[in-house]
Amino acid sequence: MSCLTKLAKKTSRGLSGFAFAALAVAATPAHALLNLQNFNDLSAFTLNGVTSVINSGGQGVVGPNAGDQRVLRLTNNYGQSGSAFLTSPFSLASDASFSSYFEFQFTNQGGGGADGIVFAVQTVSNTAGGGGGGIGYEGLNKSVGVEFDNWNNGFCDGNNDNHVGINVNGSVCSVARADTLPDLLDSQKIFHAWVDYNGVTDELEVRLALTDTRPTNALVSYTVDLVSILGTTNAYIGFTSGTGAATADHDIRRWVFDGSYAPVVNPGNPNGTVPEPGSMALVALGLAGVGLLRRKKA
Ligand SMILES: [Ca+2]
Ligand SMILES: [Ca+2]
Ligand SMILES: [Ca+2]
Repeated sequence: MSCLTKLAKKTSRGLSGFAFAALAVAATPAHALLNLQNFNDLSAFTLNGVTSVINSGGQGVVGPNAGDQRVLRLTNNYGQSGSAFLTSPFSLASDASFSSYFEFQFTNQGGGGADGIVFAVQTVSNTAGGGGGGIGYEGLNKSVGVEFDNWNNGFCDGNNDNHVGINVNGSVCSVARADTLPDLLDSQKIFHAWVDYNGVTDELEVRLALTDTRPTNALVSYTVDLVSILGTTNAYIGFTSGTGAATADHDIRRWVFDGSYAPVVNPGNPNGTVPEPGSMALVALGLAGVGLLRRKKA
């Protein structure tokens, strides 16, 4: 099954979907959910720069850990720039809200490990920005990015080589930055990141953890009007990476993206558990029972 087919099949989402599925056959999805627990199928992506070479034949690379499935390896050697964006523009809700969760890992470092990755929301899909300290993002105009930067390029990096920053309009001089992370990005550990944008409050929040339990508090946040930055609510969503005189394998291991403000609290099963058709009636009965109980108590 292609990713696009999966996307189409997963447009109905959430616990409330149980009741809707039982009561109504065809419901118009309020928003779309992308749920990639691995990168075995890259057909939904446009791969740019070296990323298209690394993931040759439309297939990704098996991850570095025992039992790994395929990952999206953005860069893997010195002096590279690459990116992967969903080919189809993602229709953000009218207020441009979104929620994203992804798992990433940097391994096989050389020369000290660099330069990191950027989660980017932008308006042109077939683009990889500048390499090295540009992290494959520099020069992507009309964009908002969240960088996970493991190389100190000086003042704009706060003179540190382990930070998370929020970037705007293709500049890697972050408008907001967190310099204290759960661990070193170069630790080769698996990191879990959440990027949530609430288009009503214009608040962009980033969370980072070493497990897939979403932290209560944001690591770094920034108020930005995404619609005025992008000039559209049709955005290309994806990841960029760059390397220079130092390198690493920069892997995205899984990714959940929701085109509305719906923070991902269960990354392994963001849709909720879909019951078998036979048990659907039981679920509906159960919900009706809860309703009856509530009425009795009222
Ligand atoms: Ca480093
Ligand atoms: Ca840097
Ligand atoms: Ca930086």
